[in-house]
Amino acid sequence: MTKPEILQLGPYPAWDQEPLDAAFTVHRLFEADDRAAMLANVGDRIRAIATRGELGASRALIEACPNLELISVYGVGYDAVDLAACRERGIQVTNTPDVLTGDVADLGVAMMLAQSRGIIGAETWARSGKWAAEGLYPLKRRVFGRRAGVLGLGRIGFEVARRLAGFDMQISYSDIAPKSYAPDWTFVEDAVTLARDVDFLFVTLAASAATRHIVGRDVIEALGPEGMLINISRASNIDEEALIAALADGRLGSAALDVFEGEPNFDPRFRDLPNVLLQPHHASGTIETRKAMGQLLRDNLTAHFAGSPLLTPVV
Ligand code: 8YV
Repeated sequence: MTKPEILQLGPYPAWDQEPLDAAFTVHRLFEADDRAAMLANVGDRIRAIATRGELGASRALIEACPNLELISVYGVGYDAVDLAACRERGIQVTNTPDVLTGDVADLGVAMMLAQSRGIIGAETWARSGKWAAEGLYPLKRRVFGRRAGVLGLGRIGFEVARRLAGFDMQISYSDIAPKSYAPDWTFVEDAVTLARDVDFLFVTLAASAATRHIVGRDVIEALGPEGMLINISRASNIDEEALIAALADGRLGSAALDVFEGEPNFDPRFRDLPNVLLQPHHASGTIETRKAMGQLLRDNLTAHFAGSPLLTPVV
Protein backbone atom coordinates (compact mmCIF):
# COMPACT_ATOMS: atom_id res chain seq x y z
CA MET A 1 0.00 0.00 0.00
CA THR A 2 1.33 3.48 -0.81
CA LYS A 3 2.19 5.45 2.26
CA PRO A 4 0.77 9.00 2.61
CA GLU A 5 3.38 11.68 1.94
CA ILE A 6 4.00 14.18 4.69
CA LEU A 7 6.23 17.22 5.15
CA GLN A 8 8.28 17.43 8.36
CA LEU A 9 9.33 20.94 9.37
CA GLY A 10 11.76 20.27 12.23
CA PRO A 11 13.67 17.42 13.86
CA TYR A 12 12.19 14.88 16.29
CA PRO A 13 13.99 12.40 18.55
CA ALA A 14 14.82 9.01 16.99
CA TRP A 15 11.99 7.36 18.96
CA ASP A 16 9.55 9.50 16.97
CA GLN A 17 11.40 9.62 13.68
CA GLU A 18 11.55 5.86 13.25
CA PRO A 19 7.80 5.17 13.56
CA LEU A 20 7.05 8.26 11.48
CA ASP A 21 9.33 7.05 8.69
CA ALA A 22 7.77 3.58 8.89
CA ALA A 23 4.20 4.83 8.51
CA PHE A 24 4.66 7.70 6.03
CA THR A 25 6.84 8.90 3.19
CA VAL A 26 8.47 11.77 5.04
CA HIS A 27 10.00 14.78 3.28
CA ARG A 28 12.25 16.62 5.72
CA LEU A 29 12.09 20.26 4.74
CA PHE A 30 14.60 21.29 7.43
CA GLU A 31 17.26 19.07 5.85
CA ALA A 32 16.79 20.37 2.30
CA ASP A 33 19.59 22.53 0.86
CA ASP A 34 17.03 24.25 -1.35
CA ARG A 35 13.67 24.36 0.41
CA ALA A 36 11.88 26.11 -2.45
CA ALA A 37 13.07 23.42 -4.84
CA MET A 38 11.89 20.66 -2.49
CA LEU A 39 8.46 22.27 -2.17
CA ALA A 40 8.19 22.77 -5.94
CA ASN A 41 9.08 19.12 -6.38
CA VAL A 42 6.87 17.43 -3.75
CA GLY A 43 4.39 20.16 -2.65
CA ASP A 44 1.39 18.76 -4.52
CA ARG A 45 1.93 15.27 -3.04
CA ILE A 46 1.95 16.48 0.58
CA ARG A 47 -1.21 15.49 2.47
CA ALA A 48 -0.07 16.42 5.98
CA ILE A 49 2.51 18.61 7.70
CA ALA A 50 4.19 17.52 10.94
CA THR A 51 5.55 20.57 12.73
CA ARG A 52 6.54 21.89 16.17
CA GLY A 53 4.83 24.48 18.36
CA GLU A 54 7.41 27.18 17.75
CA LEU A 55 7.74 26.49 14.00
CA GLY A 56 4.08 26.46 13.02
CA ALA A 57 3.17 26.72 9.33
CA SER A 58 2.92 29.93 7.31
CA ARG A 59 0.37 30.79 4.64
CA ALA A 60 3.11 30.58 1.99
CA LEU A 61 4.00 27.06 3.09
CA ILE A 62 0.34 26.02 3.18
CA GLU A 63 -0.13 27.45 -0.33
CA ALA A 64 2.87 25.46 -1.55
CA CYS A 65 0.98 22.28 -0.60
CA PRO A 66 -2.29 22.43 -2.61
CA ASN A 67 -3.49 18.99 -1.46
CA LEU A 68 -2.81 19.51 2.23
CA GLU A 69 -5.41 17.97 4.57
CA LEU A 70 -3.90 18.19 8.06
CA ILE A 71 -1.27 20.04 10.08
CA SER A 72 -0.20 18.10 13.17
CA VAL A 73 1.60 20.26 15.76
CA TYR A 74 4.09 18.78 18.26
CA GLY A 75 3.21 21.26 21.01
CA VAL A 76 0.17 22.74 22.68
CA GLY A 77 0.66 26.19 21.11
CA TYR A 78 -0.51 26.53 17.52
CA ASP A 79 -0.23 30.32 17.27
CA ALA A 80 2.46 29.98 14.58
CA VAL A 81 0.09 28.08 12.29
CA ASP A 82 -1.85 30.34 9.92
CA LEU A 83 -5.32 29.25 11.03
CA ALA A 84 -7.11 31.59 8.62
CA ALA A 85 -5.32 29.94 5.69
CA CYS A 86 -6.28 26.51 7.10
CA ARG A 87 -9.95 27.42 7.53
CA GLU A 88 -10.17 28.79 3.98
CA ARG A 89 -8.99 25.46 2.63
CA GLY A 90 -10.69 23.14 5.15
CA ILE A 91 -7.32 21.98 6.46
CA GLN A 92 -7.50 20.47 9.93
CA VAL A 93 -5.03 21.27 12.71
CA THR A 94 -4.16 19.19 15.78
CA ASN A 95 -1.91 19.90 18.79
CA THR A 96 -0.63 18.05 21.87
CA PRO A 97 -2.45 19.44 24.92
CA ASP A 98 -2.53 17.88 28.42
CA VAL A 99 0.48 15.58 27.98
CA LEU A 100 2.90 18.47 28.59
CA THR A 101 0.96 20.46 31.20
CA GLY A 102 2.71 19.10 34.31
CA ASP A 103 6.22 19.58 32.95
CA VAL A 104 5.58 23.12 31.75
CA ALA A 105 4.11 24.03 35.16
CA ASP A 106 7.07 22.38 36.92
CA LEU A 107 9.59 24.39 34.93
CA GLY A 108 7.74 27.65 35.56
CA VAL A 109 7.83 27.04 39.31
CA ALA A 110 11.46 25.89 39.14
CA MET A 111 12.39 29.10 37.30
CA MET A 112 10.71 31.18 40.00
CA LEU A 113 12.57 29.31 42.75
CA ALA A 114 15.89 29.42 40.92
CA GLN A 115 15.63 33.12 40.23
CA SER A 116 14.29 34.17 43.61
CA ARG A 117 16.84 32.14 45.61
CA GLY A 118 19.70 32.84 43.18
CA ILE A 119 20.37 29.14 42.66
CA ILE A 120 22.38 29.55 39.44
CA GLY A 121 24.61 32.27 40.90
CA ALA A 122 25.01 30.36 44.16
CA GLU A 123 26.10 27.26 42.28
CA THR A 124 28.75 29.31 40.46
CA TRP A 125 29.77 30.84 43.79
CA ALA A 126 30.45 27.40 45.27
CA ARG A 127 32.02 25.91 42.14
CA SER A 128 34.32 28.84 41.44
CA GLY A 129 35.83 28.91 44.92
CA LYS A 130 34.32 32.27 45.81
CA TRP A 131 32.64 30.73 48.84
CA ALA A 132 36.04 29.99 50.40
CA ALA A 133 37.67 33.17 49.06
CA GLU A 134 34.94 35.73 49.69
CA GLY A 135 32.55 34.17 52.19
CA LEU A 136 28.83 33.60 52.16
CA TYR A 137 26.68 34.14 49.08
CA PRO A 138 24.58 37.34 49.06
CA LEU A 139 21.09 36.97 50.55
CA LYS A 140 18.15 36.45 48.18
CA ARG A 141 14.35 36.64 48.41
CA ARG A 142 11.90 34.17 49.97
CA VAL A 143 9.24 32.41 47.88
CA PHE A 144 6.86 30.68 50.29
CA GLY A 145 3.94 32.68 51.60
CA ARG A 146 4.37 35.52 49.09
CA ARG A 147 1.93 36.70 46.42
CA ALA A 148 1.70 35.10 42.99
CA GLY A 149 -0.38 36.09 39.97
CA VAL A 150 -1.24 33.84 37.06
CA LEU A 151 -2.15 35.51 33.79
CA GLY A 152 -4.24 32.93 31.92
CA LEU A 153 -5.81 30.20 34.06
CA GLY A 154 -6.00 27.51 31.40
CA ARG A 155 -4.59 24.02 31.83
CA ILE A 156 -1.01 25.17 32.41
CA GLY A 157 -1.91 28.21 34.51
CA PHE A 158 -4.09 26.03 36.73
CA GLU A 159 -1.26 23.56 37.32
CA VAL A 160 1.16 26.40 38.09
CA ALA A 161 -1.29 27.84 40.64
CA ARG A 162 -1.94 24.42 42.20
CA ARG A 163 1.81 23.99 42.71
CA LEU A 164 2.18 27.50 44.15
CA ALA A 165 -0.58 26.73 46.67
CA GLY A 166 1.82 24.09 48.01
CA PHE A 167 4.22 26.94 48.85
CA ASP A 168 1.46 28.66 50.87
CA MET A 169 1.39 31.49 48.35
CA GLN A 170 -1.53 33.91 48.02
CA ILE A 171 -2.80 33.31 44.52
CA SER A 172 -4.58 35.69 42.15
CA TYR A 173 -5.32 35.16 38.49
CA SER A 174 -6.69 36.99 35.51
CA ASP A 175 -8.54 35.57 32.54
CA ILE A 176 -11.46 36.54 30.30
CA ALA A 177 -13.82 35.49 33.11
CA PRO A 178 -13.61 33.89 36.58
CA LYS A 179 -13.07 30.14 36.43
CA SER A 180 -15.40 27.82 38.29
CA TYR A 181 -12.53 25.40 38.86
CA ALA A 182 -10.30 27.98 40.65
CA PRO A 183 -10.58 27.06 44.38
CA ASP A 184 -10.11 30.12 46.65
CA TRP A 185 -7.88 32.02 44.26
CA THR A 186 -8.71 35.68 43.69
CA PHE A 187 -10.00 36.69 40.25
CA VAL A 188 -8.69 40.04 38.99
CA GLU A 189 -10.21 41.75 35.94
CA ASP A 190 -7.10 43.10 34.27
CA ALA A 191 -3.40 42.38 33.95
CA VAL A 192 -2.22 45.74 35.38
CA THR A 193 -4.16 45.28 38.63
CA LEU A 194 -2.99 41.68 38.85
CA ALA A 195 0.65 42.75 38.42
CA ARG A 196 0.34 45.59 40.93
CA ASP A 197 -0.76 43.26 43.73
CA VAL A 198 1.73 40.37 43.34
CA ASP A 199 5.42 39.58 43.79
CA PHE A 200 5.62 36.95 41.03
CA LEU A 201 3.66 37.16 37.76
CA PHE A 202 3.37 34.00 35.65
CA VAL A 203 2.37 34.39 31.99
CA THR A 204 0.54 31.24 30.94
CA LEU A 205 -1.79 32.55 28.24
CA ALA A 206 -2.30 30.79 24.92
CA ALA A 207 -0.89 33.32 22.45
CA SER A 208 -2.96 34.89 19.68
CA ALA A 209 -3.17 38.21 17.85
CA ALA A 210 -5.47 39.37 20.68
CA THR A 211 -2.91 38.70 23.42
CA ARG A 212 0.09 40.24 21.61
CA HIS A 213 2.05 42.42 24.08
CA ILE A 214 -0.64 41.98 26.74
CA VAL A 215 2.28 42.34 29.12
CA GLY A 216 3.41 45.81 28.08
CA ARG A 217 5.11 48.69 29.85
CA ASP A 218 2.09 49.34 32.12
CA VAL A 219 1.96 45.75 33.41
CA ILE A 220 5.74 45.59 33.81
CA GLU A 221 5.84 48.83 35.80
CA ALA A 222 2.90 47.70 37.93
CA LEU A 223 4.90 44.58 38.85
CA GLY A 224 7.71 46.92 39.82
CA PRO A 225 11.29 46.93 41.10
CA GLU A 226 10.65 44.10 43.57
CA GLY A 227 8.57 41.99 41.16
CA MET A 228 9.47 38.99 39.01
CA LEU A 229 7.98 38.11 35.60
CA ILE A 230 8.00 34.44 34.56
CA ASN A 231 7.08 33.59 30.97
CA ILE A 232 6.39 29.99 29.96
CA SER A 233 3.90 30.83 27.20
CA ARG A 234 4.98 32.66 24.05
CA ALA A 235 7.29 35.64 23.60
CA SER A 236 4.59 37.55 21.70
CA ASN A 237 2.59 37.90 24.93
CA ILE A 238 5.29 40.28 26.22
CA ASP A 239 6.60 43.55 24.81
CA GLU A 240 10.28 42.59 24.83
CA GLU A 241 11.51 46.14 24.23
CA ALA A 242 9.63 47.34 27.30
CA LEU A 243 10.85 44.32 29.28
CA ILE A 244 14.53 44.82 28.41
CA ALA A 245 14.35 48.54 29.19
CA ALA A 246 12.65 47.92 32.56
CA LEU A 247 15.10 45.18 33.54
CA ALA A 248 18.02 47.41 32.57
CA ASP A 249 16.97 50.43 34.60
CA GLY A 250 15.47 48.58 37.56
CA ARG A 251 11.79 49.39 36.97
CA LEU A 252 11.30 45.61 37.00
CA GLY A 253 13.14 43.51 39.57
CA SER A 254 13.80 40.36 37.55
CA ALA A 255 12.50 37.95 34.94
CA ALA A 256 12.70 34.26 34.12
CA LEU A 257 12.04 33.50 30.45
CA ASP A 258 11.65 30.28 28.49
CA VAL A 259 10.56 31.92 25.22
CA PHE A 260 11.91 34.75 23.07
CA GLU A 261 11.11 36.69 19.92
CA GLY A 262 13.13 35.24 17.05
CA GLU A 263 14.27 32.23 19.11
CA PRO A 264 16.71 30.55 19.07
CA ASN A 265 18.42 33.79 17.96
CA PHE A 266 17.03 35.84 20.83
CA ASP A 267 17.84 39.50 21.51
CA PRO A 268 21.52 39.60 22.63
CA ARG A 269 20.76 42.34 25.18
CA PHE A 270 19.20 39.63 27.38
CA ARG A 271 22.65 38.05 27.80
CA ASP A 272 24.02 41.17 29.46
CA LEU A 273 21.22 41.54 31.99
CA PRO A 274 22.17 40.02 35.36
CA ASN A 275 18.56 40.00 36.58
CA VAL A 276 17.13 37.64 33.94
CA LEU A 277 17.17 33.83 33.97
CA LEU A 278 17.23 32.38 30.44
CA GLN A 279 15.91 28.97 29.39
CA PRO A 280 16.07 27.60 25.82
CA HIS A 281 12.31 27.00 25.29
CA HIS A 282 12.60 23.87 27.35
CA ALA A 283 9.45 23.76 29.47
CA SER A 284 8.12 20.58 27.84
CA GLY A 285 11.63 19.13 27.53
CA THR A 286 11.50 15.87 29.44
CA ILE A 287 11.85 12.41 27.93
CA GLU A 288 8.46 11.38 29.30
CA THR A 289 6.57 14.36 27.91
CA ARG A 290 8.34 14.49 24.57
CA LYS A 291 7.56 10.77 24.05
CA ALA A 292 3.90 11.44 24.82
CA MET A 293 3.87 14.47 22.49
CA GLY A 294 5.41 12.44 19.65
CA GLN A 295 2.89 9.65 20.19
CA LEU A 296 -0.02 12.08 20.11
CA LEU A 297 1.31 13.78 16.98
CA ARG A 298 1.48 10.38 15.25
CA ASP A 299 -1.87 9.22 16.63
CA ASN A 300 -3.51 12.27 15.07
CA LEU A 301 -1.85 11.59 11.71
CA THR A 302 -2.81 7.92 11.87
CA ALA A 303 -6.41 8.69 12.82
CA HIS A 304 -6.71 11.15 9.95
CA PHE A 305 -5.47 8.73 7.32
CA ALA A 306 -7.64 5.93 8.76
CA GLY A 307 -10.70 8.18 8.45
CA SER A 308 -11.17 8.15 12.27
CA PRO A 309 -11.92 11.18 14.45
CA LEU A 310 -8.88 13.26 15.33
CA LEU A 311 -7.79 12.94 18.96
CA THR A 312 -6.98 16.59 19.67
CA PRO A 313 -8.30 18.85 16.89
CA VAL A 314 -8.05 22.62 17.13
CA VAL A 315 -9.47 23.45 13.67
C1 8YV B 1 7.47 23.10 21.79
C2 8YV B 1 5.74 24.41 22.79
O1 8YV B 1 6.52 22.67 20.93
O2 8YV B 1 3.94 23.07 23.43
C3 8YV B 1 4.32 24.11 22.92
O3 8YV B 1 3.51 24.95 22.49
O4 8YV B 1 6.12 25.48 22.43
C4 8YV B 1 6.78 23.40 23.08
O5 8YV B 1 6.32 22.29 23.73
C5 8YV B 1 8.54 22.10 21.97
O6 8YV B 1 9.69 22.81 22.18
C6 8YV B 1 8.72 21.18 20.80
O7 8YV B 1 9.04 21.86 19.66
